[in-house]
Amino acid sequence: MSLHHFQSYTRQRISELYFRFHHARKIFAKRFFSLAVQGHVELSDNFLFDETKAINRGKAAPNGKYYSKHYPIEWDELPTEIKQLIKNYDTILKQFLGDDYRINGAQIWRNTAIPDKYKNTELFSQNWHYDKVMDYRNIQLFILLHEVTEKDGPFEYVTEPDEYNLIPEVAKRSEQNLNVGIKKLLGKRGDTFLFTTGSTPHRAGIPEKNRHRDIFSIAFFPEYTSIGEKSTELLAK
Ligand SMILES: O=C(O)CCC(=O)C(=O)O
Repeated sequence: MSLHHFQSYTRQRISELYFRFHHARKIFAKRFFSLAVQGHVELSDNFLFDETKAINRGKAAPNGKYYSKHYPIEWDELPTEIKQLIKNYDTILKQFLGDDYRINGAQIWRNTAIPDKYKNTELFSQNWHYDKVMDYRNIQLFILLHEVTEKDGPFEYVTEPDEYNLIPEVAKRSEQNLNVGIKKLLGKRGDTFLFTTGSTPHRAGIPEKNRHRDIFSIAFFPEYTSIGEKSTELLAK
């Protein structure tokens, strides 16, 4: 290598290291990264909430009743359209969670109307919160199982969260409303939503009287959590 080439190579390496270091520092500071990707999948008609399989979810109300019910779904039982959708998101999931991310907890749940007297009791995640599992790094894919309107208690999320700091009221799951922009997950059957459940504040809406909201969800975690199964193995099936 000539002296000229050596000098130019060194200059490039130093500036590359400088920019990589600043990029890494910014990513490190951004603990509460946010992702909210909407899409759609055509579901077969029989992929619906099955009341006969449902078990209690959340907390019992003072009357002993549960207002949310759910059941798990094994990977092998998932419709191929949903597996394909996850494969389509593989690159984005790797970017956020790392190459060896894991997949866990496919389930369907139904939230139903809560009597007025219990509306201020958190029965199924109606308070703003982060899904802190081992830490704040996890993502969920939601799929609406029927048309969801304002009346059906749609999922709600903060649209411009603070990606650098934890919002204390949200971390405490306090009942109070947030003074920030929010959006509701309204839409039709098959509408999908890939969302940073760990790091972006969200909550369940409460369906109006005689209404309910059915949703499918599957979660994604970094490899170090050991939660669920290896995506590389499941997606290769
Ligand atoms: O049911 C919903 O819409 C939200 C559920 C939720 O936020 C949770 O389970 O952590």
